Amino acid sequence: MKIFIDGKYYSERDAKVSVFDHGLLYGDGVFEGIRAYNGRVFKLAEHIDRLFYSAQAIMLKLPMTHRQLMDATVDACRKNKIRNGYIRLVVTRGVGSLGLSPYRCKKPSVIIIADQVQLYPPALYKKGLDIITVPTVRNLHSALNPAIKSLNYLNNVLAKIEAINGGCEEAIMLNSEGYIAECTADNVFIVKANQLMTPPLSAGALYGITRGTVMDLARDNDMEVSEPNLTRYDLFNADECFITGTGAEIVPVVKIDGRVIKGGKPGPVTTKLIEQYRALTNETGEPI
Ligand code: PXG
Repeated sequence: MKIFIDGKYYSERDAKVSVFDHGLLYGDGVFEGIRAYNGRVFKLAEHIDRLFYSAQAIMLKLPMTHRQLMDATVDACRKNKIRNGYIRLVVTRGVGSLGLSPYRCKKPSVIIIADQVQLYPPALYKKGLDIITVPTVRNLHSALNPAIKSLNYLNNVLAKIEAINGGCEEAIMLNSEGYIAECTADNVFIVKANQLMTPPLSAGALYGITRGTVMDLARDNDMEVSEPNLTRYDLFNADECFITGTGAEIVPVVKIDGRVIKGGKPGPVTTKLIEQYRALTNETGEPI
């Protein structure tokens, strides 16, 4: 594997960052997780847009333009002969001194890792996932806005630990008001009376690229799509539930906190959206 760091490629052994990089010292930086399907990078422009928004929110000036980042991402896939894979774009604050001030960091570092993708077992998409809500609440907007895809993922990591300790792969995180926010690396949706609902960004959801794609697909299917505040009660009593993310794509959820959702099987809306999403990933994207 060849890894891009600040304009050069390094072998896996030599791809290293300084211990003085504030990405390591303080989690000061931003990232994106992107997928390549069938020789194309899916929703690349949207991911780079979000990277710029995250960077703007933490006052980090990206050392590359939108176009340069797109080209570098595609090039990293090409160099690694990735046609189907996972791309991690990381921008750290860069090397500084021992002290919080980012103003001591000379230049942000851009890292691009294009690798094979670790897929969820295919059976899961047929059988559905069992998930639980966890005690760790989603970050407050006023503390660390959950819209920022920063290198500070401890909030999510703690929730993930709680999910695994509870025997589940994913966790539903509530916000400090008790409303559903999202999962540790996925957004959450429900279907009720043929309407599609997902928590609003104001509830602590990430502006998920998969989330947006699924909302568009549902609207194309003439479904009503809304973003109300949702409670655990709403999830327990949903007709269908599923989670979305770049890695997971669309995974049906059949049990939440021990409550079986409807028939305990992936529902028709979820199944149709999975098919439509698969078609889209195989047909669109930035050519590698
Ligand atoms: N919420 C959070 C907190 C996320 O980190 C999503 C929702 C889904 O967003 P997208 O844009 O992917 O539909 C994410 C995405 C990983 C990994 O390594 C995490 C994400 C994406 C890819 C890989 O666990 N987070």
